[in-house]
Amino acid sequence: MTDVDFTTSVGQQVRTVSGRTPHAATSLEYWAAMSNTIVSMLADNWERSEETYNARRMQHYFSAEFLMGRALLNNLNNLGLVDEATAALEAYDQNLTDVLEAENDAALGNGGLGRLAACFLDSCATLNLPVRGYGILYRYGLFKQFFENGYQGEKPDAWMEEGYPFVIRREEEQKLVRYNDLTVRAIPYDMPITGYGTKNVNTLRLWKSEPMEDFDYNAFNSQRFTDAIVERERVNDICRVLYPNDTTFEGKILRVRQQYFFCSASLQAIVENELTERGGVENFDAFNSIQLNDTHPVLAIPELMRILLDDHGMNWEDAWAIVSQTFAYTNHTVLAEALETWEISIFERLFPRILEIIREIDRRFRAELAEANFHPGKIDYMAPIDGNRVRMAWIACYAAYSINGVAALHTEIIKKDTLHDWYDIWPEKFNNKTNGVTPRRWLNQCNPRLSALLTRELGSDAWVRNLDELSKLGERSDDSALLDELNEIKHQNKIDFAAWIKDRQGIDIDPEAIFDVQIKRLHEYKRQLMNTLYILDLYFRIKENPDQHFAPRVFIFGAKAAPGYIRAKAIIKLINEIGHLVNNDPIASKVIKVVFVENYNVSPAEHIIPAADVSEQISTAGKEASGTSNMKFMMNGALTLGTMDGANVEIVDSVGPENAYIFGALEEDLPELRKNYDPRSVVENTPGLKRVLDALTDGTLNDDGSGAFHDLLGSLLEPNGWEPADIYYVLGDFADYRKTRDQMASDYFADRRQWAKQCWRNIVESGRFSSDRTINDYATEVWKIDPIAI
Ligand code: 26W
Repeated sequence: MTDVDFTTSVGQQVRTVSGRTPHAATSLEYWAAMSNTIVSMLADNWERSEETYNARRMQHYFSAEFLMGRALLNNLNNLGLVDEATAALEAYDQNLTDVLEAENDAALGNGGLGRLAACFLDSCATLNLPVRGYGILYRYGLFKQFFENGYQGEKPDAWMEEGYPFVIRREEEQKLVRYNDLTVRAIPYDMPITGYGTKNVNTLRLWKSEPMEDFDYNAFNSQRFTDAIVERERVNDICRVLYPNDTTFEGKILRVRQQYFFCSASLQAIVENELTERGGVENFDAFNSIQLNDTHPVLAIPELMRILLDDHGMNWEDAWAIVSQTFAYTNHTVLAEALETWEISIFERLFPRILEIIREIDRRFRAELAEANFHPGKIDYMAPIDGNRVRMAWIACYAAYSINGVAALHTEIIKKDTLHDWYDIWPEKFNNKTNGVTPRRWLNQCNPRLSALLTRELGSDAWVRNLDELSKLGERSDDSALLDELNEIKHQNKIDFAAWIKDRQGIDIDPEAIFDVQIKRLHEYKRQLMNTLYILDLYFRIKENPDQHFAPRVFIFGAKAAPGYIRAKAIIKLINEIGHLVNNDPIASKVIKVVFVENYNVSPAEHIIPAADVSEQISTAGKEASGTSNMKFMMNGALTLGTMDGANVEIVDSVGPENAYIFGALEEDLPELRKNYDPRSVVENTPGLKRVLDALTDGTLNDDGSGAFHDLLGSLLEPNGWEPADIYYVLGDFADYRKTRDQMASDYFADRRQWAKQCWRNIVESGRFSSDRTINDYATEVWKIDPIAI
C-alpha cells in the first residue's frame, strides 16, 4: 500500500465508522478507521498463516488472562507503517498521539500472568511459530481504579462497548458448551497477532457465551418476559467479568463455569481441526500440545478425556496415553492461598461427567502409587481428590508431561517445597523457563529515543528481533559521549512523564529528581508497605534537619488492590496519605514528592518505565515467582533496587552485583532468621523506626478513624492466631533496605556518568530477558514445534 492508498483508505474507513466527513470525525473514530485499515491489510496473510499452522504440529496456549493493552501502535510498528499513519492523519489535520490515546486498553488480565501471556503471543508471531492463544472475551476487563479521599474505588471497565476492530466474530465456528443445568453457544472472536518483520499473523481466540436462541419467544409470549431475560443473562454472565483476584483463590461457581467454558470450546475447535486435517484423533498428541497458564485451565485435562472417551469411543488407556502427552503446566506462584481447589458439590452440579472422570483419575493415581509402595499418608496428600475438594494443581502435575517454574529460583523452590513430592517421583517432568518480556512493546515502542540510539550504534534495528545483539554494545560502556547521551535521553523521557502526569493528575514533579518507581499489583509480599516506611522515615529526617542536603526524589507508585483485599486497600490509603503529607509540606516537598498513578495499567506502564531511574523489586525472598517489570526497567536503563528473589537473581547474574542494588535476607536464610525473630526488638534497635511506626496511629496520618492503619501496624507487630507477626519480614529487612536505598540516591548524584555506565550495562545485558528467548526455549524443549514462515 502506498502513502496515498493508506490515506484514502483511512478516509473511507472514517466515513464508514462515523457517518460523517473526515473533517468532523473524532479521535476515537480515527482510531477505529485506522484499525479497520490495518485489519484489512492483514486479512490475506492471516488466513494463510492459519491454514499453514492447522496442517502441522501446533502449540495451543490456554490462559484465563491476556493483558494485551493497546493494539494499534503495536500493529503499526510491526508492519512498519508508523510514518504512513502519521502522514495519513496529517492529511486530515489529526495527530497520531491523540488517535492512539483514544484506544482503550484491552485489560483482560490482572497482572504478571496475563501480561506474560500477551508478551508470549508477540514473540510466537515474531518467531513464526505455530502457536494460538485461547481465552475468554470478558465484557468487563480489570476494574478501573479511582481514588476517593485516598481510598481505592472500582468502576467497571467496558472496554469494547464503543466497538473494537481487532476482534473478528467467527459465527460459523461456534461450539456448544454443555453444563448439567445449561447449554450455551461459544462464539469465537479472533484477534490477529502480528510479529515484527514477518508476514506471519497468529491468532488469539477469545470465546464469548451466547444463549442458544437469541430470545425465548415462548417465554416472552406467555407473559414470562422476566424468565426469558433471566435465562439470557445467566448465559451472558459467564463472560461478563474478569475476576479481579491476583493470588487469592475464591471458590466462586461462576469462575469455574468460565474456566470450563473456554477449555471445552477451545478443545472442541482443536479436535475438529484434527478430524479435518488428519481424519481422526489417534495422533492428537503428535500434532497438538497445550500449555496451561497456571491451574486456571486445568479442566481441559478431564474435558479432553471426556471428548476422547465419550465422543470418540476410545478406551481409558488410549485416551490417557494421549492426554498425558498433550499438556504442559506452568506454575506462577508459591503462595498457598493461590492454589485452586474446588468443592466437589460444585462439580456435581455443573458437570457430573467431568467429576466422574476426575474420580477415575484419582482412583488410578492412588492405585499406581499404592502399587509402587508409597505410604498411604503420602498418597492421600498427593491425590487429585481430597475429601470434598478437587485439587487442580495436583491434577496438572499428574497429567502433564512438563511442569515448569518461571525463574531459576522459583523452579528450585517448587522442586524443593511446593511440588516436592511430584519432583521426587517424576523429576524428568520439571524444567525452568525464566520469563521474558517483548522488546517490541517494552523498548522499541515505548522508548523511541533509546531505540533510535541503539539502532544507530548497531547500524540496524536487528536488535528488535534479536535482543542479544545489544551485547555488542557492551564495550562502549566507557564512551563518555555515549553515556552523556544516555543520561540526556532519560532526562527527556522524565520531562515527558512529568508532562503526562501533570496532565493526568495535576501534580508537578521535577525531572531533575531521581524517579524511583514501584509498579505492580498491591500485595503484602511485594512489600509496598516497606517502601512507604522508608519514605516516612526520610520525611522525618528532612523535617529534623531542614538544612541538610538530601537527594531529591520522586517516589512513583502504581498498583491495584483486589477489591476484597482489605489490607492491600489500607496500604493504598496509606500511600495516598503519605503523599498528602509530603507533597503539602513546604519543606519536604522541595526535596521529595509522592505520586500514585491512578488506574495503573499497560499503557501507563509504557509512559512510566522509560522515565524510571530506580526499579523497586523488593518482595520477601522466595515469594515473587519471577517478576517481569524488573526486566522492562532493566531494558530501559533503570537500576534494580531489590532482594534476591525471582528473576532479580538472574538480572544480578547478568549485570554483575556492582550494577544493581541488592539487599535483604536470602530465601535460604529466612527460616533460620524467623526462628528467633522478634519484630519489637527490631523496632527498638533500629533508630528512626519507632517514630515511623508511631506515625501510623498517632494522628500524623489520617485514616478517618477506620482503624486501617492500626491494622497495618498490627500486621507488623502482633501475631494473628497461627500466623506470626510480620510474616513478610518487612521490619527485618528494613534497615538494610534503608541503607542500600540511601546509598543508591547518593551514588546517583555523586557521579552521573558512573550511574549512566551502570544503566548501560543493564541495557546491553538485557537480551536474556527477551520473551523471544523464553519462547524459543519452550518451543524447542517443551512444545517441540518448528518455525514456519508463510
Ligand atoms: C485463583 C486466583 C489467582 C489468580 C492469579 C491465583 C494466581 C494467579 C496468578 C498465578 C498470579 C500471577 O500473576 N503470578 C505472577 O506471574 C508472573 C508471570 O509468571 C510472575 O512474574 C509473577 O512473579 C507472579 O506473581
